[in-house]
Amino acid sequence: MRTNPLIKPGMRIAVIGLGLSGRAAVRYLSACGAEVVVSDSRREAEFVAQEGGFLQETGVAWEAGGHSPAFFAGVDMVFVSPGVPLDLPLLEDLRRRGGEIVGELAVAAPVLAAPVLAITGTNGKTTVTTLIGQLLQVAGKKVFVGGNIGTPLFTHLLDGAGADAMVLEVSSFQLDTAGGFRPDIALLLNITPDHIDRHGSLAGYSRAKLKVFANQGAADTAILNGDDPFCRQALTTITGRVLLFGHSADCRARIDGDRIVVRWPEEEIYDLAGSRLANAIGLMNAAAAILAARSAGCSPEEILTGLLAFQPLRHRVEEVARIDGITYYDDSKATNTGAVLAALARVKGKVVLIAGGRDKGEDYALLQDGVRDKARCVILIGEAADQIAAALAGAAPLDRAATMEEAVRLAQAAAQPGDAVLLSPACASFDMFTSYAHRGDVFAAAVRGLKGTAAPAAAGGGV
Ligand code: UMA
Repeated sequence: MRTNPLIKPGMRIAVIGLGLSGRAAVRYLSACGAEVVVSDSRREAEFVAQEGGFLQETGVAWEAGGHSPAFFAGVDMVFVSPGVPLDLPLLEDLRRRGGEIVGELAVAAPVLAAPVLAITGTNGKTTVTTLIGQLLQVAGKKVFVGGNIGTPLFTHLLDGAGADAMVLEVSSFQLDTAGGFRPDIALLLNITPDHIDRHGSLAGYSRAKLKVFANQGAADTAILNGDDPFCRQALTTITGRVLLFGHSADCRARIDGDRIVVRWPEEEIYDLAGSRLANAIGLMNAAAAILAARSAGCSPEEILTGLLAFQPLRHRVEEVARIDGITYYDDSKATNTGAVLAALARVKGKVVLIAGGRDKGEDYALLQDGVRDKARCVILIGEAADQIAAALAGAAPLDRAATMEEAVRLAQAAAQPGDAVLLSPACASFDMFTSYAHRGDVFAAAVRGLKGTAAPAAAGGGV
């Protein structure tokens, strides 16, 4: 493991939040020689029941049930997990007193040896991160794929396996505490409203996203969505070499039907007709990934091979069944209005939309036009049902369901042959489910439990 200049042996570091990131941070910071203590908001009994093994194994001092100023006395640095709000009174007080508050990207920044590709944006991050990882692997590179997608960066640093490239999905939460993080290749896929409860406004959310470019120099590459007005506006603030993807003539990767035309500087054609990426969203994701893989040294042949082999990830407009002429789609990953609008545009025919869950500060009125155009009706679930109902009044008939099973039964009753039933919630899942994946699985199970005559779903799902 490389010596980290930010972590001096004997330093006392408090880790806030003992989830995936926090556990990896405890291990990494301890391995660097720091004295690590842990503070978590979970109730003590729950915390001990869930983390007892880890606490015993690592021997760290801890507090649970909140973050008390006394516990942080004498601490040299505070590591915050991505999900911990930065406006906690404790953190505001520490900041006022000049305390150092860091996240994983800031701590890892000085020891990242291999080229780093960082992918952010409101929607498509996980797909593009996975896709770029696969393209680099086709080109024979040893790749670490991690970050917000699941495996913490610290886990990779700890295992010491090394890599030819690091492909990191980075969230706005992680970028907020990214310090000197400087990716060689940074991608901003799009910005539409999300996580407003945390960032306060779209402007605050966009500022966090743009931090992915903040430390780049002239030798670095910035890849942005040329169709997205926010990305266009951001161009003046970027110092790296800019490459755009999208539909306009100035895009280095330009979408033309099912083909992507790249100027590198000679023209390269990537024909994706017949592939799983040959749809509006897939082509944008592919165009971004091509520019990243080309910048990282992959050949056009390697890239095309990887693109044609790509299989979409689950819970993203995933076709789960066709019953009595109605197609059922699981788009549980759509946790913001931008993703729901994209799904509504993508699915053919009239749609019975199932939406709702835990609110993240979304403006659901943004769904009005899409719902008016495409929805036969909307079935609302979860904590945000009243808020969504108020925002969509008059746009389409609305109904309520207490459970996913009831929502699916009501949707079947409302849909007509040729329609789609689309679970695309515009909300987080945690009010009723453990994750978006759990929500999607419960939806799919309820659909499979419906009475009716099933026809085979499209191979591999997805439109
Ligand atoms: N906690 C506190 N105090 C608080 C809030 C939370 O102590 O005020 C504690 C909780 O009790 C819990 C821990 O913090 O023990 C959870 O930390 P966390 O929410 O940061 O979650 P992790 O398990 O560390 O997972 C994080 C990312 N989670 C979030 O950003 C919310 C994961 O992204 C990521 O995969 C993981 O690190 C590894 O990098 C998930 C996510 O939902 C998938 N991301 C958001 C998104 O994609 O929209 C940003």
